[in-house]
Amino acid sequence: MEKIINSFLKEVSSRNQNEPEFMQAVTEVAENVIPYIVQNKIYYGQNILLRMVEPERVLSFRVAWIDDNEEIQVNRGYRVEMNSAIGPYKGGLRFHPNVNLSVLKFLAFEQIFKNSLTTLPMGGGKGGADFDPKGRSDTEVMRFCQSFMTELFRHIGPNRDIPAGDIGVGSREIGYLFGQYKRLKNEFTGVLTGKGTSWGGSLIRPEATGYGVVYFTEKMLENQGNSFKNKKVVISGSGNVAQFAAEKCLSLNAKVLCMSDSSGYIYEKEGFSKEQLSHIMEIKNIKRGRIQEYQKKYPKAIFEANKKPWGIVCDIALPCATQNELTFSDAKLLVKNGCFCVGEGANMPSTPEAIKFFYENKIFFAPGKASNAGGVAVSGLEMAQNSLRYSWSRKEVDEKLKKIMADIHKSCLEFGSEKEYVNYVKGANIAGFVKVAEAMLAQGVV
Ligand code: NDP
Ligand code: 2IT
Repeated sequence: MEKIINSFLKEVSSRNQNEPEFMQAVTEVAENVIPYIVQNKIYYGQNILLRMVEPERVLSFRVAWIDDNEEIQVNRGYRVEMNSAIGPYKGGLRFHPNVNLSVLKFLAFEQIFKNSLTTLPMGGGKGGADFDPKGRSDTEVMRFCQSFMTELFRHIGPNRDIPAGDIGVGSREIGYLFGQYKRLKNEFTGVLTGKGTSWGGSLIRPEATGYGVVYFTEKMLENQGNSFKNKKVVISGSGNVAQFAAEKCLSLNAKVLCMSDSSGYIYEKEGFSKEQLSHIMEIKNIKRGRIQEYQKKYPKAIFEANKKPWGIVCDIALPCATQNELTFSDAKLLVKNGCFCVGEGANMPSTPEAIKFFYENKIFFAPGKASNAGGVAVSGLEMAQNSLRYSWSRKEVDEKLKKIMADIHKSCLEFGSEKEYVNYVKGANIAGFVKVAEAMLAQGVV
C-alpha cells in the first residue's frame, strides 16, 4: 500500500513543484483514500484521485489599482476552479499577503471534500489575492475590490462559480465585490454569498462557521458522554470564525480563556464575559484594530506579544486563525497540559506531525474540512434562498446548520470508526470522497 501511495504522491509532486501547502493537503487525503480505493473495485483503476488533484481550471490575473497617495499598485488575483462534479464551484476569496497558488490550491482541494460533506450540491473552488487590507482605507479596499472583480466577473456566476469570504474578506469586501459585479453584468443575482441581509444574504451566515465548529465539537464530546459545560477553551484568531466560536462556547457555559491575532494573544484567567467578547468584536470589526488594544479597557488581562496560545492550560483547543499554526511542539504542550479535544475552525491549522501526535494520544480531533463546514453549508443555504427569492428565519437557518453538522459527524463515524477511537480525519476524507467520486464516475472521463 505504501508503495502505491508513494508513487501517486511522487507523480503529483513532480507536477506541482514548490507547492508545499497543496502537497500537504493532498498527502493527507491520499493516505486515507487510496487504501479505500484499493479495497473498492468500482473506484480502482479509474485514476479518480489523480483527476481530483488536477484543477479543472486555474485563473491568474493582474489587479492594478490606485492607492490614496495616487500611486499605482499591482497585485495578483486568482481563482482556482478545482472540481464541479457535484455542483458549481464554491469557496471563499482570501486577501492576505501570503496568498499564492499553493495556498489557494490546498484550500480549493480541501473545499471539494468539505462541500461534499455538507450534503449540498456544491463543487470546490477558492480564490483571492496577495493584497493586504491591513492599514488600507475603505476607499482603497473598494478600489481594489472593483479592480479585482472587473476581471473575475467574466469567470463566475450563480450557476458557474460562487465566491464568498475567507481571511481578509468580510462583509465590507463582499459588498464592494457584489456592487461591481452587479454593475458590470447589469444583473442582480446570488453570485456571491455572505451578502448583507437586506440585499440577498442569509441570516446566520456571519455566525455559521464559528457556530458550526462548536456544534461539531459538541457532537464529538457527546459521543464520549461529555459536554462544553465548564470546560476551559483556548481559541486562536479573533476574526470571523474565532469570534462566533467564542460566542457559542459562552452560550454553552464554557470558559473562553484566550483569543489572538498575528501579533500575539490576550488571556483572561476567568474567561471572557459576553461584554468582553463584544469589546473584542468592536476592536476587530469596527475599529479594525489589534487584539492588544483590549488591554486598554481590561488592564488585568495578560497580553503576550508574538506568541501562540497553545501553552495555556485548557481542555479544548479551537484553532481558528490560519494554516499550520499548530505544530508538533504545540500539540505536545497542549496534551501535556491536559487538553483532550481539538476542533479545527481554520483550514489545515494543525501540521501533519501535530495530527499524528493527537492520533497517537487518542485526542478527539476534528479536521477543518468537517468541523468548519458550517460556513460553506450556510452559503449553500444562501444560494437556495436566492434561487427561491425567499429568506428563512434565524431559527430555521440555525436548525438546518445544526442538522448539517450532526450529519457530517455521523458520516465521520461511518467511515472513521476504529477500535475504541474515531479517526475523524479518515472519516471526513473518505465520506467526502465517495460522493464526488460517484459523480465523476457517472459523468465519464471529462
Ligand atoms: P478573518 O480575516 O476574519 O480572521 C483571521 C484571523 O486569523 C485574524 O485574527 C488574523 O490575525 C489571524 N491570522 C491570519 N493569518 C495569520 C497568520 N499568518 N498568523 C497568525 N494569525 C493569523 O478570517 P476568518 O476568521 O474568516 O478565517 C479564519 C480561518 O477560518 C481561515 O483558515 C479560513 O480559511 C477559515 N474558514 C473561514 C470560513 C469563513 O466562513 N470565514 C469558513 C471556513 C473556514 P491578523 O488580523 O493579525 O492577521
Ligand atoms: O473555507 C471555507 O469554507 C470558506 N471560506 C467559506 C466558503 C463559502 O463559500 O462560504
